[in-house]
Amino acid sequence: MTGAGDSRWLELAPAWAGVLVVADVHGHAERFAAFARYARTQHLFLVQLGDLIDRGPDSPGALRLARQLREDGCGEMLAGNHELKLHRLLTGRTRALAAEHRETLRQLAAAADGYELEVWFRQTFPRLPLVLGRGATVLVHGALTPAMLPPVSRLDRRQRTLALFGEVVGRRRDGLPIRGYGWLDRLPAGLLVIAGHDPLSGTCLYLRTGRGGARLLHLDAGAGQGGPLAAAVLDREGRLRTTLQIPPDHTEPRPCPVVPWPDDSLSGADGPAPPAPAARDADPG
Ligand SMILES: [Mn+2]
Repeated sequence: MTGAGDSRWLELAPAWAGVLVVADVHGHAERFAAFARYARTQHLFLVQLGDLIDRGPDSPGALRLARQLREDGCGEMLAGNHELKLHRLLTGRTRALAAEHRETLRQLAAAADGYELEVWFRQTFPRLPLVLGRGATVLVHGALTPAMLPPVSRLDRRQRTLALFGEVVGRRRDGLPIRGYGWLDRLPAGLLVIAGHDPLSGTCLYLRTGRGGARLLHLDAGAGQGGPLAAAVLDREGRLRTTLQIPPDHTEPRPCPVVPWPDDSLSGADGPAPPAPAARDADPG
């Protein structure tokens, strides 16, 4: 279970061998379910990194499984910006609908338990963690500062925006907003951040090192853009043990390599573009 607070420690009952961190699922419920089966056989607590929904064929299925995992005490989900958007739509705080949100609402309306899932989600979203720590590893959808490291009961508005949307540089490359990673430079050596949101990784996962020595594993391999769905295995102390992915049209996790981010010295936004991992659409993370 994960207790309370926007930024909290992940507590693991003795039966768990470790943690399986699953990246931005984006409605690919079948591959999410494959990772849930893997987690069960390996006795791993499953943490989904946010952006569970939108873009894929089965957002209700992804919500249903995340709910089941939480209620069984076998998993937790972090809030992502797509969850924030759904919550705002379902609570009448916005009516701005992009095609991907309209499609998710259509899928929910068509699901037999769609209304039940909506009620559950409306109640659950405000209680989701934004930052989850275990040992020297910290999980967040977008980005964080030292002040956001657990435990923090209530993140302020700016901190919540950073956690959900990452650092926005205000420029675009190939139609996608460029994210900044200067925040990584301010985090302490020895810390490993696992974040999603920015689909920089693909068939291999990028590991960035900040100027202060903290590292960042980019776990979003682009499932929402037609790429693989990736996951990371942590041991009980939160140390990174292995990384896995399930390519599109596959059903079983396979090992995938971690490689250094190619432009560490330039710290992110101004560096050359990385090798394109997958076809991308023009929508922000
Ligand atoms: Mn996102």
